[in-house]
Amino acid sequence: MANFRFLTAGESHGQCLTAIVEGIPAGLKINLDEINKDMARRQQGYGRGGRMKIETDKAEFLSGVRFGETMGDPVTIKVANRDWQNWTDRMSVMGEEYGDKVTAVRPGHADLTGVLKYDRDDARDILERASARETATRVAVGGLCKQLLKACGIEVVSHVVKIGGIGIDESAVDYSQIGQGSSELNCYDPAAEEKMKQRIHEAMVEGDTLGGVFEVIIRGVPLGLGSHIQWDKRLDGKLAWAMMGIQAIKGVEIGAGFKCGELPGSQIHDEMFYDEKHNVYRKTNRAGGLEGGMSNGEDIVVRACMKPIPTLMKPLHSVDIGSGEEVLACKERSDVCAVSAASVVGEAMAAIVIAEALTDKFGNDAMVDLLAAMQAYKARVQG
Ligand code: EPS
Repeated sequence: MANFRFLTAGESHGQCLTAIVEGIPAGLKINLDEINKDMARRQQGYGRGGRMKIETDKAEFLSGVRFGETMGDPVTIKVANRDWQNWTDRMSVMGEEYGDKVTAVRPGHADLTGVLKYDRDDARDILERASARETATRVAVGGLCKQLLKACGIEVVSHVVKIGGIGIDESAVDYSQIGQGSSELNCYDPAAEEKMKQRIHEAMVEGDTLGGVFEVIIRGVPLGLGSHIQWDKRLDGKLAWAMMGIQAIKGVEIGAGFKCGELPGSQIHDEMFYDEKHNVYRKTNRAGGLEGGMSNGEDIVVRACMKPIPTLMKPLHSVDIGSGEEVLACKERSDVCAVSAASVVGEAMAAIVIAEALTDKFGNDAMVDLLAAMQAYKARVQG
């Protein structure tokens, strides 16, 4: 049985979203403002839909925290859906059926497969849970994990590297600023960000949507999290799974990623050097901080690619599952582009995976024991 786990529940337009997190050690001081800053970051971004004007997402702790400190109990977090007020009839828990059914299923969405698999005649029964609204709870859980990681000297940050085919110029990015600044698209190449916004505007006018790529960087991870000994203990595999588990993610890369398939070993592997100050060190990080399924002490670098959102204001050709007729897919309020939001969710999922790996290695009863175990281990491996 895993020593760290979490579950989320809730529909996009239901009363609230909730999460239960088990495995956070006792004695962790909680900074609610920090968590809510990430909740707000997830909501921002040029190209977000009207829903973001309705919500002011806040994480509310219902259990597991007393006087601002964790007790070692399962932590329950609630995120209210303000928009629920407008959906009490259509999303009534025990009332009579109300409102039109969603039957013009959207290509690229869970709609069609979901109604068939779960034997529903209204795609709303599927789309409400498939919605990326659920990621609000993941950011709350990730925010809690980030605080655990911060107490252990680990930081998780992210930035957007591509939207709608417009990429950053890596040489224009001040990597030390990532995680500090306040960019609308969470992009640290200002010239590229302007072009991305222009592209999003064009897509909006065209009734289209855009995807992109974000990068998560995890700094300060001790070497040796994860393991080479079994496929399901590999930290790179867990990170890839966590990223792919975010709605709309279609690809994940670690370090040099797909470039590894193009270049010879001499240009991929990070050569090792030695001096008394650094012990064994590397000058490059094409491995993205992971070798043999284990963290190697360098920054962990993961990229994920998000497809364009399937709700198009100029809808695609589809089929009505009620009548069987060929129709245009349904359209309802949505985002033109949510890659910057996904980057914040990526941070959260990475924080969750690293928190799990860290507590797996160093224990999760009490913070004091975890920190002591980690310090003793670092002293041994770092010499
Ligand atoms: C989201 C809330 C949703 C969408 C988006 C993400 O709000 P609504 O459906 O009420 O407009 O903006 O959801 C989707 C992209 C989707 O496919 O459902 C949020 O809170 O992030």
